[in-house]
Amino acid sequence: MALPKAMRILGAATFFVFLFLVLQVFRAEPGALKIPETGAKEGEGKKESANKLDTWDHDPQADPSGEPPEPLRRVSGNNYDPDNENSDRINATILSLVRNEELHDILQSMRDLERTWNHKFNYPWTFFNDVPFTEEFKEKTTAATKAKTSYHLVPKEHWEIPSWINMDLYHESVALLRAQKVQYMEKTSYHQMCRWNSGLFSQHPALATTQYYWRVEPNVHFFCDVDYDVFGWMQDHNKTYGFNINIYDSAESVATLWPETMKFMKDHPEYLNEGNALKWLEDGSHRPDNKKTANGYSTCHFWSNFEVGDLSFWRSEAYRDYFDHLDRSGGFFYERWGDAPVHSVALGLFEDKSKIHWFRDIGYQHIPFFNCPTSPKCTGCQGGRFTDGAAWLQREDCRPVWFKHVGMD
Ligand SMILES: Nc1nc2c(ncn2[C@@H]2O[C@H](COP(=O)(O)OP(=O)(O)O)[C@@H](O)[C@H]2O)c(=O)[nH]1
Ligand SMILES: *[C@@H]1O[C@H](CO)[C@@H](O)[C@H](O)[C@H]1NC(C)=O
Ligand SMILES: *[C@@H]1O[C@H](CO)[C@@H](O)[C@H](O)[C@H]1NC(C)=O
Ligand SMILES: [Mg+2]
Repeated sequence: MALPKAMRILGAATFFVFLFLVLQVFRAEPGALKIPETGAKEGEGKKESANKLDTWDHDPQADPSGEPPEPLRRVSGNNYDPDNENSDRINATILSLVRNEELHDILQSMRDLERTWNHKFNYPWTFFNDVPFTEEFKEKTTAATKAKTSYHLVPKEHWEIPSWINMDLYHESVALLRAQKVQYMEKTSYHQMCRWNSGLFSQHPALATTQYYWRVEPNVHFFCDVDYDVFGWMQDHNKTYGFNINIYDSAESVATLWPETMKFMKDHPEYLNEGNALKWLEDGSHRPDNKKTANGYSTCHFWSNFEVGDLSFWRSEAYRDYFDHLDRSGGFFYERWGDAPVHSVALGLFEDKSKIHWFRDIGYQHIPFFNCPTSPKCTGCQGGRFTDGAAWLQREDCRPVWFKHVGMD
């Protein structure tokens, strides 16, 4: 039966439109994770946060806010005195990987954290370096706190470029990604630092008897009085990880992190947590180009220069296997995987999202971004201001996506 020519043309056109749409659907989700059995559905059997944010019309930090929920452990009498052998301090330390040349900048960070929090609780400071600390560094940082300080060398085998890295390939990759403007790509020590912070700091012998840590970098600022034991709060509220700023990464620096992660998850579907934040990791709605370049990962990550965390997570079997897989793949050197995206992807997959906490009350700045609450406890930053840098930096903020999927708890 011969169809009229017009109908044949229409039929063919319809077919090609259909084909085009099918292709679009497949292209839209380049690295989408499909692990049906273990992937929990939103809201299933879990208490969902009542504090989710569907529409972002202003920074929630512009709204007045206070302390997180009770229980809160406070100073009373001498319970947190620095020399109290039976203090209420838990198994925790402030830690910093820092260079001797950054003495002045780490003293700035110490002054702020001591003034706003630690002069009350006196948690020890643990310093790490890939070369020995100078006497001046030790003296001046010891004088900056009443709490104990200790100084440790990073073991060579934790810092050196691993034997399986092909140095020719490394140099070629550096040239390639430099041309794509990946910041710090040419700085070998930056790659080493990111790798150490990703998977090796938790293995340092000096932390063997420590459970919680607060990571502090040189030249950061703290603005708000914090009057409860932050580590005690993590323990009492069963939290694994606390962040305060959430931003997008340079997608070129992590182009194969997601595909490599998907390979790992295919072999280890059992590590996917029922309460995972996969939807957050894959949400490219604000920055589709980032997700495309990063092959399925939005690049949204907890900004890890601030971290309050439970080391048990970084020492868990799931994370150790994952880190080893990533390390073997070479991406810390052939690309410039940051510890922030690596930590964030792992937390989003292996941890229950209710165990990740936004410390909205800890006013903080690491240039060029702020976390600044509107609270009488804060001075020196402007409530609700995210950056004081160029206007385009505003679009680096990905807290809206975290608040949409998880909430502001
Ligand atoms: N000891 C030591 N610390 C380093 C080295 N590279 C980076 N760091 C530390 O690692 C952290 C991140 O480095 P930073 O230069 O602040 O990177 P950025 O915040 O990403 O610009 C800081 O605490 C630095 O002091 C290094 O080669 N040796
Ligand atoms: C502190 O934590 C570490 C690691 O979780 C553990 O091995 C150690 O026994 C703990 N120490 C105390 C005093 O609780
Ligand atoms: C803390 O988390 C663990 C592991 O997810 C869970 O088994 C436990 O019941 C939680 N405890 C509290 C007090 O929420
Ligand atoms: Mg820094």
